[in-house]
Amino acid sequence: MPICEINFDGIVGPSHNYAGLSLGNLASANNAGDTSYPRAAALQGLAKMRHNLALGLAQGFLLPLPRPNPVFLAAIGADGSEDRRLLAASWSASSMWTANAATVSPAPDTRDGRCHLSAANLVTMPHRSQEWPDTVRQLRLAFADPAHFAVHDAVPPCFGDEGAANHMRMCAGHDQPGLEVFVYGKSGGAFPARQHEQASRAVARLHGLDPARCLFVEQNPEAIAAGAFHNDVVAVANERVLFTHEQAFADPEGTYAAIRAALPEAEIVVVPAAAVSLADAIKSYLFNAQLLTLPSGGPGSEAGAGMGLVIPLEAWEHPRVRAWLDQMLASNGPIRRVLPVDVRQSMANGGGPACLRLRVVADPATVDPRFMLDPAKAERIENVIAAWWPEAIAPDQLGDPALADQVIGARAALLDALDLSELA
Ligand code: SUG
Repeated sequence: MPICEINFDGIVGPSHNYAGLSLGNLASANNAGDTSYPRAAALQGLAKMRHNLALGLAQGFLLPLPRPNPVFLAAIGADGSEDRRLLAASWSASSMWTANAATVSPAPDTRDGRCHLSAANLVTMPHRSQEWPDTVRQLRLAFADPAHFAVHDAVPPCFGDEGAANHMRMCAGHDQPGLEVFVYGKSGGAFPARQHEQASRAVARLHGLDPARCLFVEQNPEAIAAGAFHNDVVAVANERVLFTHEQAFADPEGTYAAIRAALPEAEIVVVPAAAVSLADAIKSYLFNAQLLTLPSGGPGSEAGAGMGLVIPLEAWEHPRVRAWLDQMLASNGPIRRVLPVDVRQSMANGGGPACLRLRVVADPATVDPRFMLDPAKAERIENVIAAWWPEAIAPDQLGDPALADQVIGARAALLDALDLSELA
């Protein structure tokens, strides 16, 4: 089978909760203290995967990490006297947002012709900094074939790296050499800049990318200050199309010119602030969308169907965003369909459809099949979620031993159902 884009969604873990741990992520802060619904959250995520599978797209998944995390608790010497936020960190289900799991450079872009993945260290947020050792273990299992993949440890923790959320790949077709656009932030504002330029540059070198086909672009500090803690909250790219808010980059015109110089066929769809303000973009998560090439003649699409934009319901229901989308659809541009999905439980922690997936361009036959979704496996996963995932978690329940047993048992049941006990 030829190489194609595979979306690996994070299955929402059984400890999903709203502890308000992410400074600069407005949804996480605004919903802190609310009761979460892990079972509903996981089913919403699964429904999104099924939705994309039904479009005829390749779909994979990654598993929730061990929570409460015994390694993290041991490392901080937890004895019950620790700060409540650290206890909550050990329970965080944040690995569901697999756009932050790693940065991926597909085979056509790399010197050795293999697909390279670098786990992201996520050091800026304590609750996320514990993810990468377990993530890399999982990536090494899913992408174990050394003829096709190279999986790297995270870059040193002195350089913050948040993975694919700050990385865009543009190309004429997924199987063609790409232009890799790395977006970094500069610290100094009220909210942290999570992606450091030197982390991006290290990843590009480790992946063996051609410097002439890499761009390092500064994120607009105003976007970070407005709550765009990752670039994928204000821009998304797919093949030759960049869909971006006008205020995403520090130097928008320079960025567009550099993209066009490297990829003459690039089409840049800019949403002006006059139509959708930065605040509306961040509240609705319009840009945290999956911009997908719809398979020609595949189920649910017409021949040569172009691109579809999988957006959160919040964007579809937002009057100014909806008006802009209606206008875009009428304009005959490259994005032919808008496909709203309900991921409200994830959205309430600042994770939209794009946060929930890691894109890997590869031949699906080279991936460990246990990580690939099909309808029968989706049903198996659904049954485990329905049987095991807690219905609701109030933040003051974190630390409760009976709940911990349920969360640990739920993950074990899922590993068992998927024949992935190596990850126990
Ligand atoms: O890192 N939320 C995540 C959301 C990540 C979204 N990912 C992308 N934009 N790609 C974060 O801020 C909330 C956790 C809490 O508050 O409990 C959280 O980690």
